[in-house]
Amino acid sequence: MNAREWLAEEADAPDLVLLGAPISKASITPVESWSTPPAFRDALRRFPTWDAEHSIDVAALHVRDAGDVQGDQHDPDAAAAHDRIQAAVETAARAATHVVVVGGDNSLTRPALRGLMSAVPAAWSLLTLDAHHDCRPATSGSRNGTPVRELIEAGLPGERVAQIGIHPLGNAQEHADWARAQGVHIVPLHAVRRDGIDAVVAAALSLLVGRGAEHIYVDFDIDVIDRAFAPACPASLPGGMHPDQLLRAAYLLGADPHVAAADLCEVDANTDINGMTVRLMAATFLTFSSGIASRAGSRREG
Ligand SMILES: [Mn+2]
Repeated sequence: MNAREWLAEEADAPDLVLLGAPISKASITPVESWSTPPAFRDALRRFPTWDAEHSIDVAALHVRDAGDVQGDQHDPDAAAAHDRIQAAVETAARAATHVVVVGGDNSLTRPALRGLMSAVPAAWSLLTLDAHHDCRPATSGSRNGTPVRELIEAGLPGERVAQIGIHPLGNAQEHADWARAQGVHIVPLHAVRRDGIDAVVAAALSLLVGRGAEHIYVDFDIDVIDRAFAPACPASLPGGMHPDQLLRAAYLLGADPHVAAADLCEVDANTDINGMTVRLMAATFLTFSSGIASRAGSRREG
């Protein structure tokens, strides 16, 4: 069985629900990231469900593909699609312990996390793998550069936000200063290189849990990856993280019992080169799922 066939399982009682969010209107750079969810599903055909490194068959997890939320291509802006994403994620979170949203641009993170917060009232926390803080003020609406700021301004405590992979040339100083002033745990790229991905992920998780996090949402913004490996991300930069570091982080995060949901975003499949970026996105999802499947008691029999 390949991973695309696994995704088509349509489990009645899923461990994981996957949802596509084909949006692009909130992107600061004009993109066609609405094209990515179908390309992502297609890329899963290239992978088996067997994770040999961890001796885990991802197919042990029961999955339901809830399809794509209606996107924003025919809307003046992303606002209505954001509402649809929030409602669909809320429904998904009532059906399964784990929800993964495949974008679409990074503006989806705000409605997706808000949908989870509505379905599962708890102390939520946000961990991003992203070159950017996404702490721009939403003065011209909800964009792909604003979700972290909007979530914090709406009540998510800044000290329960961690950002791994912040690029030295990816952000305006005022946005970095704003994030720091909110108590956000910032792990720049040089710290990932110096300490290693295992150490920085473990430290971020223990810090968030120590600050009261009950459930953690992971935002995999693929532009955290070096542009040489992520050409389809409009905002990826040279000098970013390498795919092996992202995949290792995905496994460790999936394996952590506090991690309940994730998104994968900021890929424009229409600008990809030889499937490089979309396949990395698919591998990240599978490795994250492998981490979930590794948890004791999370795998169902049959
Ligand atoms: Mn981002």
